[in-house]
Amino acid sequence: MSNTPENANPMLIEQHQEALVLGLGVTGYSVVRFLRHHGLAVAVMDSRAAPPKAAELAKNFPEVATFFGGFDEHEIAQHSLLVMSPGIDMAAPEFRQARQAGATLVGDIELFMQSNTQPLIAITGSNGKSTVTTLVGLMCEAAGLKPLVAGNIGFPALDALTDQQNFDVAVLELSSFQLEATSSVPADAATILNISPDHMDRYQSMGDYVLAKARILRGAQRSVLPRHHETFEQITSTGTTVSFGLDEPDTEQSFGVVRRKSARWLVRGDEHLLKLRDLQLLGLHNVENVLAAFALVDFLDLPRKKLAAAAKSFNGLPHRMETVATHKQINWVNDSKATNIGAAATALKSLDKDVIWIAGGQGKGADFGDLQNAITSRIKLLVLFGEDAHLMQDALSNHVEIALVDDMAQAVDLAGERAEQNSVVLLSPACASFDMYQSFAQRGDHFRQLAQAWVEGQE
Ligand code: UMA
Ligand code: ADP
Repeated sequence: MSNTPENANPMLIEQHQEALVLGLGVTGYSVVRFLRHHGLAVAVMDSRAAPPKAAELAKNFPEVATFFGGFDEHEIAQHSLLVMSPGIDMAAPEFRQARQAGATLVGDIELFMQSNTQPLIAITGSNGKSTVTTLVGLMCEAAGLKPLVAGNIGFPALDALTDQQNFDVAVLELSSFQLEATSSVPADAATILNISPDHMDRYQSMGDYVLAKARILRGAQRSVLPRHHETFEQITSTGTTVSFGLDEPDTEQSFGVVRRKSARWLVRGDEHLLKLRDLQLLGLHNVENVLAAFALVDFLDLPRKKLAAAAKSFNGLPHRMETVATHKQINWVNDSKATNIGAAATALKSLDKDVIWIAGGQGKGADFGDLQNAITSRIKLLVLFGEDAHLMQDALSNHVEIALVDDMAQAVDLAGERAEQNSVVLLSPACASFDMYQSFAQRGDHFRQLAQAWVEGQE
């Protein structure tokens, strides 16, 4: 890809006296803190007129020059180091020009890698990143280590360095946007959990998206990858490769599932780790997630019993297939974090009951026709709202009954009226939330609140 930081130097903070920070969300602010801590002069630019961290910056760093309300090409040209926030497209002309003129463009994760001295576990994928990142952190803790769990999961990684936090191992969730702005990832173990289309509004092709994800394997000592996935056969990685999958492992070091007597076991080679039925997490995709987590911590050589205990007691994160209300054997399930079609398809496939499916929002350029394969006769109604509801309707109206509504409240009312005993009302939007909510979490909380109110109204 042309917009990558090939010219990134080692220890940028020692080679530059000043930098321009692009974006003033949580990432941009963490970058300012880090660079100021290391004595660099800093200016900040954000295309928004009032970026989220403006007030905090003015209070704590009044010396920092700010340029809000647009990207000023003339100002950009004054700087030799540009530190990009993940929400900004580095391929935009003003940044391409800056690179051509000799500027170095990197993201916060590159700066983190250059200063971090602890072992590193790096996690990406289209879905399952936060689940695996959290579980890896819990496994490390159960085994007596102090992990740093940060990155795309919501905590900017650089804050830990600026605040001089003590940690034994860094566990970073990395998005394709963060990886684009990173030259290589010197991870002890790195994974791409899976790949399905996402962020197609930012990438020109699926190939570009895969290339961005594949950057996580550059420099990794151990690559943890799914077995039998043709996309991964085309990806080259450095170091050793350890595979995980739902079938029998193909080597002593790889991870899989075997049947022994009446039970299915998660295994490493022929070593039994835990019984599948002892997991609280639901769905086979979560079995893959647990196997990947075991594979990622393998190099640390931690007591396997402690790791298994952590996996067994983990019951998942909010907004991922989370049951938020139950009434008359109708389960209301919040899967608001399903912000792409791959995650929504996984949700639909993992349910073995009749479903009223609520979806819609910002489609990010996805081809909703890809969801046709996930639609079975068990989906009784698809309730749609949000910016790209009509695109989903166009793609799926020949496959399922569809109702268009204005908002979540109407969706919940209609789903409640139509759901029959022993079924599921599922919010799994296949879309981002930003047309109507600040985040997937706010959307999921709204669904939870309305579902619980609906149930109370019936009692
Ligand atoms: N923005 C502008 N103009 C700017 C800068 C940003 O319009 O000048 C917009 C972006 O297009 C985006 C929003 O502001 O819509 C936030 O962008 P940001 O780069 O300021 O983001 P941060 O607040 O720093 O949060 C980022 C990640 N956000 C994105 O990648 C968009 C967070 O992941 C992450 O938790 C945080 O850093 C800490 O590492 C969120 C996310 O949605 C949860 N990630 C995507 C995903 O998971 O699919 C990649
Ligand atoms: P991410 O951080 O990559 O968005 P999460 O763990 O937050 O991943 O889960 C996001 C969505 O993807 C949820 O709807 C969840 O049910 C689904 N999901 C989780 N793991 C997988 C997986 N391995 N394959 C497909 N979908 C998954």
